[in-house]
Amino acid sequence: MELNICKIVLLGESEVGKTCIINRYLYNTFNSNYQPTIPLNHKEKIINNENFNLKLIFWDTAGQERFNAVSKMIYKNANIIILTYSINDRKSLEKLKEFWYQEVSDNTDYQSKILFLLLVLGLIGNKTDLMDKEEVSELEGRSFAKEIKAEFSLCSAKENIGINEYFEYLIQLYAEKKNIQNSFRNSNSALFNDFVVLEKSIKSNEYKKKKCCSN
Ligand SMILES: Nc1nc2c(ncn2[C@@H]2O[C@H](COP(=O)(O)OP(=O)(O)O)[C@@H](O)[C@H]2O)c(=O)[nH]1
Ligand SMILES: [Mg+2]
Repeated sequence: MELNICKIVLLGESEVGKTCIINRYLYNTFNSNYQPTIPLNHKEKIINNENFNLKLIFWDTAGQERFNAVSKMIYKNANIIILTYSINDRKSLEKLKEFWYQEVSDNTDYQSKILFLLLVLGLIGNKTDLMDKEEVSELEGRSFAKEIKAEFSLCSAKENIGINEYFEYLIQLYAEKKNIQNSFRNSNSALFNDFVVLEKSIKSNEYKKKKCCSN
C-alpha cells in the first residue's frame, strides 16, 4: 500500500499544552515543567494497518504568529489542524476565535467547497484535570467547534484522558478522505484531473476576486 504523508499541526496560545498532548500521544510521557518549544519542531510516527499506511508528521508550533513568513509554511499542505485551548484559561479560547481560527481560514482552503480538500479541523480543550479551575464550559467549546465545523474533544495530557482516541478518530477521518481521493484517482484518472483543474481555476478566480476587492 502506498505511504501517504499526514501533516498534523497544533495551534494555540503558549502553555495550553500542545507539546504535552503530542508527547502523550507519541511517547506516552508527561512533563509537568514548562519547557518552551523549539520553533518548528517535527516529530514522526508511522501507522500501518489494513486500511492505510501513513506517516504522521507533527508540527509543534511555538508562538510563530510573530513570523508571518514561517506561518505560511505551517499551514501549507496541513492535513489535520488542531486548535488547542485549556479549559482553565478563557483567554486561550478567545485567542483561538480572534486569531488562530482566522489564520487557518486565511491560509487554507478550509472554508471553500473544494471536493478533494484533505484537511480535517479539530478543536481540543486540554487540562480537564483542572475542572475545579474551569473557565470554559464544555458546551462553550462544543458550540465554537460547531460554528467552525471542527471535530471537538476535551482531554487531559496529564492524566492521559481523551488523547489516543481523539487522534485515532481524526486520523481515520483523514485516511477516509485520502482513500476516497486515491480510489477516485485510480478509477477515473481523466475525470480526477478535470476536477483538479476545475477546482484550481475556481480557487484562482476567488483569489483574484479577493485581491481586487481589497484594493
Ligand atoms: N494540569 C495539567 N497541566 C498540563 C496539561 N497539559 C500540559 N500541562 C502543563 O502546562 C504547561 C504547558 O504545557 P506545554 O505542552 O509546554 O504547552 P505549549 O506551550 O502549548 O506547548 C506545562 O507546565 C505542562 O506541564 C494537562 O493536561 N493538565
Ligand atoms: Mg510547546
